[in-house]
Amino acid sequence: MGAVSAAAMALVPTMASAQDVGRGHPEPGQFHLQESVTPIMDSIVAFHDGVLMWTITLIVLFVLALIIVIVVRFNAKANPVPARFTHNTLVEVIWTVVPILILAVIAIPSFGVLSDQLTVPDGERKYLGANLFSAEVEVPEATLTVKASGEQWYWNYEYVDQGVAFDSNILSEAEIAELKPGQPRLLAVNNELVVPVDTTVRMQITASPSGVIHAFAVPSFGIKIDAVPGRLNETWFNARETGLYYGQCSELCGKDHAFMPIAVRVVSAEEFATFIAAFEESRDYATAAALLPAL
Ligand SMILES: [Cu+2]
Repeated sequence: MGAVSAAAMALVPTMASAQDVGRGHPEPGQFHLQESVTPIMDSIVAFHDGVLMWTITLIVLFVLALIIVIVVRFNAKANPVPARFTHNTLVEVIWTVVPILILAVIAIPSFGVLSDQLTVPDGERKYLGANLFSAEVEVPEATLTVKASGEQWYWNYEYVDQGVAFDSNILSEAEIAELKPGQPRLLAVNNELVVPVDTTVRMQITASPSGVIHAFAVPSFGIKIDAVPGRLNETWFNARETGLYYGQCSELCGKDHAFMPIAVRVVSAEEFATFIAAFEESRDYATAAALLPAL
């Protein structure tokens, strides 16, 4: 275990620097999940660290121990005359029942997180957050609705209640250098989805009626949901920190699947109010986005 904890310690600087610099997108050499900024991602991190890692680590160590016992005790030299029996009812019952119990224990928080992801807050329902076995996190009612539509191959976003929409396209490396220096390649877009901080956003996800299936995913928010033509899927997020958060289409959708990134810009409530008012008035994304602080 000494070597394992030393190895774990060696990772700490990488994870710390990833949190300082790479918020909202992966860093080269990064370990672990992206930093969480929503209650759902808190649940996913807790599920991963608190349930899954322990389960798989114990199973791997147990199987390794069995293999070592077999290699040492039952090789041809140590055990020249093998036993001839073929069944052992007790062992067979154990190796059937124990995995079922393990799966049941994993299933309880897993289904809890899944139903949290798919149930848009009404202001009363409590959410799991980082505590997977008791729902205690309060989330305010959704006050903003955004419809994201997967197109071939870019995203279209609509502020449903305001009735304004815009397309969001990937930027080439040359365009990033010119327009948005420092932003990550293959993730930076021309028009980010702008949302307010500490606000519950209802996301409606679909795809172009004449198009193909995509999936809308933003790791820092713990969102991943299919974008299906003719179907409106629903999820939500409530980001507690401002910043730029990236995701990617997560359904193999065609030739430019890798080139339709998602960029969500979380801004303060005042900045969002200014932005959305200007967008409604001008019906032009660029005019409204120009009022936000430069990226
Ligand atoms: Cu796609």
